[in-house]
Amino acid sequence: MELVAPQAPCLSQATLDALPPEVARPGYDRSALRIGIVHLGLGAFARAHLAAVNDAALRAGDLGGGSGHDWGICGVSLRQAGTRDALAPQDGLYALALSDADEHGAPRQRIAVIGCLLETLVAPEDPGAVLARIAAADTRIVSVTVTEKGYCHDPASGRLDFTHPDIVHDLATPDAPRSTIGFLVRGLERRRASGLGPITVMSLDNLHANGRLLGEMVLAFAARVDTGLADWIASGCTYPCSMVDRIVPRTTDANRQEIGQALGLNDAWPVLAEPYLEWVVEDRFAAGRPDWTAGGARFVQDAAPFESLKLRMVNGAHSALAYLSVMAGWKTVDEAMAQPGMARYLHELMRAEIEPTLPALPGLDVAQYRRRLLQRFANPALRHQTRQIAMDGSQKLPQRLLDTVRDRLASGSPITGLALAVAGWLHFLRGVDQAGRRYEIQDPMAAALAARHAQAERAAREAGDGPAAMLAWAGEMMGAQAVFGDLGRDPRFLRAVAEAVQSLRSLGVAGTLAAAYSPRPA
Ligand code: CS2
Repeated sequence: MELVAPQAPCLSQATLDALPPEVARPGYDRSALRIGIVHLGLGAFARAHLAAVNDAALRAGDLGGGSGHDWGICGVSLRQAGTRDALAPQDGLYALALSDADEHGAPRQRIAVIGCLLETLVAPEDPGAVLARIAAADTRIVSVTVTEKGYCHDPASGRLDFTHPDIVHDLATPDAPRSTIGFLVRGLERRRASGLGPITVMSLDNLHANGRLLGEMVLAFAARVDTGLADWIASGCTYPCSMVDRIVPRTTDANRQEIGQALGLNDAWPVLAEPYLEWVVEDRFAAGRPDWTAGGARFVQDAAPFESLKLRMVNGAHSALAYLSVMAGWKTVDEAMAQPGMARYLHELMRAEIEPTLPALPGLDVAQYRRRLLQRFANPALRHQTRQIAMDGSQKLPQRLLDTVRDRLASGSPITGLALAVAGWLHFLRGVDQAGRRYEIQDPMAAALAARHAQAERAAREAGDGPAAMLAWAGEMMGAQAVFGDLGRDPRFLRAVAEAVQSLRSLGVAGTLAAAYSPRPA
């Protein structure tokens, strides 16, 4: 990785005063902070969302819920050492750059150095240290961003997958778990054994009823360990659900360069994100919480309507865009948004098919939300890779697109745009784009999906030409129970997806969008 200038000093506690005045920095006494939050999954998202909100609240000076010094963060990487290796020499400090463009397209950026990350652990190196941190007396919240697949659940049924290798391992290896669920249960087990109280376990992932799901996985695992432990967890710990929203692309070397230049210091792992941020979280905390409202969070009784809004609109549209774009060779979200037909497709998908399924949210102007979302996608500063969003489709589609399809079918409503999005994913699974370039399918179900794809191709050949062949193909692909559940057998859905795949094959992505979503001549 290439830094600003090898001789420039690194960002650290000792160099904070060298930052230019326009860069915000922690204005609070970091040395007085204790670790009250253990965060599992220290990726760019957590660093641009939870940590940023927590930091802003610390800067605002009053975190409520007892002492303002209780809410430092220990960040845990569950797989790789890269983040720790980058941030430990920087005393946990890193820059968060919020970037977009003004109405004339001129770039805008605000940078803040985030100070509330006090410790970074790498779970595979020292699982005992992670367990000890969860079981420490000062710990009051364990938060989680491990992406959809980190829950080790079956995406269609929502049950813990007891055949998952990490779960099998963690049931047999109490002192050295690998999975998020294993760490949580074994850490809570230690708290209970040392007479400490229950705490809050908080999911910040893009899953429907994320807190409830996480709680169910924890309890299912705990029940296999010790029913007394499961009872203790069930009666004392809480699992608030939340809706989280901020687009945070993977950091590139170009970001490192540019942000380092703005800092005048080398930052080995800054984070770039959009300025927009939403965090709506249920106010159910077992052992106190910071007042994150100062950092932009909202506490509510029930996050479910906000989750549906966000998962179906933001993530549903993102996934719809991503698969079609990878096939068409459009590398970034803003590039895709500039293609004729794409913005119109997403607009219509949301307006005509997704929005009618959303629960009522008093005060929400959904048309404005949609317009804003399309502007966020068009943000030229992010260079958000469509391949990144296209990862892990088997884990994402159920809550992003298929729940919406279910609601539409139940009310007998058209699903043309949704079917095109799902067809985009299935078509993408062939692993080669329209220009013949191969790409890897990054998905925990990749092997099973590849086998299914080969079978679908055979089924289509055997069915001959035309609509029958595409129906046979779609039937095979949508037989993936873990993703589709029973929905893959619905004849209306099958037909709509088969037609969309047929169009993608014969007209290509741009041709399909142009045929269905180009502006009508005046
Ligand atoms: C994206 C999300 O990568 C993806 O699948 O759809 O990470 C998205 O950027 C965030 O959920 C926005 O809040």
